[in-house]
Amino acid sequence: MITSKQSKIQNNFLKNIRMQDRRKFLQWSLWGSAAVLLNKRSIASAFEFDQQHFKGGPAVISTWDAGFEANKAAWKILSDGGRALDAVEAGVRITEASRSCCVGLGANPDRDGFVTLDACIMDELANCGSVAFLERIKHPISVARRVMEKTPHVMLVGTGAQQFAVAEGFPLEEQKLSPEAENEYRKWLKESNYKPVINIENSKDHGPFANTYPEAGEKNHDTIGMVAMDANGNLSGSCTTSGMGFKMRGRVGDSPIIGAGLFVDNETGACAATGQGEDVIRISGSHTVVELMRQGLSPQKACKKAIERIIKIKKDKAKDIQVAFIALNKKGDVGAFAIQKGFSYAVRNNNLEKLIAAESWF
Ligand code: SD4
Repeated sequence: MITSKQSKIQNNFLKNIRMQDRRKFLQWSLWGSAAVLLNKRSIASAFEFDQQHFKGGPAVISTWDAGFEANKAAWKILSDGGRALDAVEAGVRITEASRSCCVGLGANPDRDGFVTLDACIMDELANCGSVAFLERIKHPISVARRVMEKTPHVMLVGTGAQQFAVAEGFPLEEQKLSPEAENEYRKWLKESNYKPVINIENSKDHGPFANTYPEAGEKNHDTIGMVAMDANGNLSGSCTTSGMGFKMRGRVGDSPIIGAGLFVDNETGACAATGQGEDVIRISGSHTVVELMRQGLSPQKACKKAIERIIKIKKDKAKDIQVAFIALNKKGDVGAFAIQKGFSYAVRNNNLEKLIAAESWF
């Protein structure tokens, strides 16, 4: 049974999907026909997501529409018996390498005109690594992994992180904005108004952010958080972003913070967050979701409960922000929940490859 709220969300999601680039859209195997789009049962399954289809590993889930492509790279590794850690690194590298408003070096800069990147990674043994405020390095997720594997630390930031990356052989890229980011930055400078835009990640017009469809023709996207389980039942996760567009110089969000943007507990489950990082940090978001799963809640219910905490704290202001969580438990069940409608997440396992419109508070 679809409730009227769910049906409203579906309509909105469909409207959003229809606005998207048709060529790209047709490549999406499970969304590849208009018939599927118009088939209520198929769409309903996105809401009444039947966990039976997803039970058992390997499995991967990730945030926003871009997760669909990223999952493919992760799936190559997982379906071949590879390790979840390798899968979540390879998956989000796809997003880091493509042009976008919000991940990688082509993304929008801070208010001083510099792109600064945040990323973290965590494996089944609670090993974790993170970089924040990193400039001129194409793959922060891989630097985060090196921090995890080659240093006694969890987190490196700024010039120290960059120095480490270069010493590890990562090329130092040119200090240059992508044409889209340059354009958006110029526009932004006229008003210099900092206000994160809800669902900027999936909207057609990214407002003060880079265009959704840059000239290169690639679809835009936002922060990617990814969690996966491999054939051995081990969990890992990754998260990478340029953070909020036109942020204050030095601002770091939740994405590189273990427990906030990402958390993995191999006994219980894994979670990643997206949206306004300050409000994810406030409740140690991803850790909270995992602990709720440990108490017996399904991934879906755990994500919802964590969102409820933010709603309780933010009160009326909650309507102006977006935060979303995705989660995967040890059984291979998945779930997600957002404050606002419009958040989508991508799932992939042996039976399914799908983009799902998450349920939301509003
Ligand atoms: C941040 N959480 O820097 C990131 C941004 C994000 O969807 O996820 N946007 O706060």
